[in-house]
Amino acid sequence: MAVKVLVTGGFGFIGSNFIRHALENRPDWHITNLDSLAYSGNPENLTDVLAHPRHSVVIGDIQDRPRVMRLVAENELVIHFAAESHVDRSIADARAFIDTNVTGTLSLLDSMRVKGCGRFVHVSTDEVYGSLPLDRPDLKFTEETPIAPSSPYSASKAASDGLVRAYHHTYNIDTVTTRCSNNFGPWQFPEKVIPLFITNLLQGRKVPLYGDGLNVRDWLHVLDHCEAIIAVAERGRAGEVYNIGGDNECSNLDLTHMLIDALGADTSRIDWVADRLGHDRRYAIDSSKLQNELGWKPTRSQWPQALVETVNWYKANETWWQRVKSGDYRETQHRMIAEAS
Ligand code: NAD
Ligand code: TDX
Repeated sequence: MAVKVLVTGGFGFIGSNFIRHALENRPDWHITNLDSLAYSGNPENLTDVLAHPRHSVVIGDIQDRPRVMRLVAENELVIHFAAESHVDRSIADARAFIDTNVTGTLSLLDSMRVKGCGRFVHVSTDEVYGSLPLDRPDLKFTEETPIAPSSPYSASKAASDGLVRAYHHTYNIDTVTTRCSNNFGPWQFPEKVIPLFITNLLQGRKVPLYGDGLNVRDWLHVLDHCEAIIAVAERGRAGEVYNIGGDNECSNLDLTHMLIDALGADTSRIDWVADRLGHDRRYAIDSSKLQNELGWKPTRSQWPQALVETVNWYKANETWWQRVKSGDYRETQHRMIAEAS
């Protein structure tokens, strides 16, 4: 029996890795990919499976209620990735973050309410918990940690998490929320630190390291994230939140040194720049609930190997990221939008 799955944001970094992984590993899944092709939505992320018989594409905005209503009614599982996802952009202007992350999520939830059945998997972030101190390595975010977002991005994600919780509580919608740490891997838009630094180094440019470089992130390979989402979608308990993390804390300075070493560069390539406003100091995730309840474990996130493999992917896929950095990928976006209208 076919399982009909609506994926939102399937042309982004995590969504595209998820679709490819699910097509390979869930032969009964028929995936509809709803994506508006915002700046980070790149059809070239999925060139190899664009014509796959179990993958269909709808170019559209999650705020388009009539369209979302139809699509939600046609599918039994919704996996919601679509978002404005970059903290620095939210600091420059938060409006698109409220539109997509809050109003867009509300549009999906209202469609779920009208439809009255099926499961809604809400892909959220550890950033909703705020920041941990550097001098308390014993502290990690659990699902009970109070919500305390500190950037406009994380505030918009926290608002969407609150709506998901409220719609489960009020209307008994079958929701599950995941909160994941920083992802790395192939097809990540080169505004995020790892692909930005790798591609800058490959281009002979400097890498802009914020502040003192001592901020810590907990890095998880994107395919470990995808497997966690499938486990939660299939076996997670309704109304629950599951943290997802790699147990892989690293300071930005150590990360920068690892990338410089992997690419045979030297530390003169570090450009020490002003700190990000409101920069969260440390993220660290306790994912024992997910591990104990659903048996998930990260298997691809081990550093330094996993980071070196990612560096090698960007070396081998220069055409892909050169087209993103030059803006040429926009031609493919425009062609696909024109074909859809
Ligand atoms: P991304 O920016 O690479 O992709 C976002 C996708 O959403 C793009 O394809 C874009 O076109 C689409 N989109 C944006 N606005 C839309 C709209 N209004 N309607 C339809 N589609 C729209 O983001 P990502 O890094 O792949 O993140 C995916 C999800 O995972 C987000 O919800 C993010 O908050 C969450 N998350 C990301 C990370 C990470 O490290 N990247 C970690 C934890 C959680
Ligand atoms: O140029 C840079 N220089 C730098 O020092 C950039 C872009 C980032 N940084 C630092 C800031 C952070 O401490 O690197 C760290 C990682 O930055 P980002 O890649 O922008 O990720 P972050 O802000 O941690 O958020 C990411 O993880 C959680 C994703 O972008 C979010 O979508 C996700 O929810």
